[in-house]
Amino acid sequence: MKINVIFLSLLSAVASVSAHGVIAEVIFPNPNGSGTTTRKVPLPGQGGANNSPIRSVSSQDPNYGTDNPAITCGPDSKAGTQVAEVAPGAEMSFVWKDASGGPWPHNIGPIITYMASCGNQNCNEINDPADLKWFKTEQLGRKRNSPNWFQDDIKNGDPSTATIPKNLAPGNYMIRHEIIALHIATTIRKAEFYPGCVAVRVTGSGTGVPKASDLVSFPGAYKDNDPGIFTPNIFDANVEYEFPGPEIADLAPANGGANARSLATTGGANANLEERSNQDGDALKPRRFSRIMKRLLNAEQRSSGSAEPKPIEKRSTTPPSTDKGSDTIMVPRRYSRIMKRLVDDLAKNGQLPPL
Ligand SMILES: [Cu+2]
Repeated sequence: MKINVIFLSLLSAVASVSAHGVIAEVIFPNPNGSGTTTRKVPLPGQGGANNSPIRSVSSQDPNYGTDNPAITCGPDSKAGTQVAEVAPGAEMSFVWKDASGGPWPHNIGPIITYMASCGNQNCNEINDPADLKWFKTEQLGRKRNSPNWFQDDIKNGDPSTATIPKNLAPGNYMIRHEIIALHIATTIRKAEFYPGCVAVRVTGSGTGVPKASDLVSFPGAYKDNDPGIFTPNIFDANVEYEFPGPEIADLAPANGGANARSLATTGGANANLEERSNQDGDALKPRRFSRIMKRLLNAEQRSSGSAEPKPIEKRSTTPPSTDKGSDTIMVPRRYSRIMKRLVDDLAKNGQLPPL
């Protein structure tokens, strides 16, 4: 089984050795709540005006080396004419294509999103995005209990997504959304960086700002020998993937409690991510309880800075329920601990949802 997985991974890596890609389109919900807007950037070599908020790049080729200037927003990136106006909590979708308009070819490695304030400037007026200070907002690695990466979904034609943090203060922000393809990163400096940048203006009245200690530069945030970039064990799904770069930024206003913050960032646009990362959808019953549990676990993961669900206790160590037809539930210990803490907190605030 494991050997098959490795074999298939190698096969797909070899099959796609000459094709690469870029962010070709961005789709985002309109801030007035009705409909979406799609903006396309001309593909490398295609020519034509860039009437999009996506920074154009000169090549679809992989960018190697963490000190490469192209690691910021792609090779020779240039601003388009547009800025995407989005509300906090909006889920942006990114369509990846190769330079001839074909599908994204790779499927191994993480999808990571950063944002940076452009201050009083519209982000499409930024000439050199290397001057920006970035904070991490999201990261996706392998799917839970699966050898497959979320990147696989892009190869299968789905867009990748990034959610504007729900409590982010309004203003001008650049989004840096990247795929790191690791299919040949068993050799140092062979991780392939595919960053793309999108100029946005965030509406609303959020108050969340990153701490100074959450801010990084590109180049600078990664090193060639970081465990998530030089990856000799990348084809071993049993080795947990360690994301490169900083932790996901904590945007809480100073007076918010830890649990209040996690709950505030759950639901809404994040529900999609939650669904995609959950492989145990029907394991917990009744269903309502399971939904609440998933939301709480998701909040817990977000607040601990990891988008990858931590493995729960193995089912084989839990005796199967013989009490069919009743409401008896076998709750793994980790769920139970999270549940107790968060439910206590909800009860204290009089917010306990009915089960
Ligand atoms: Cu490639």
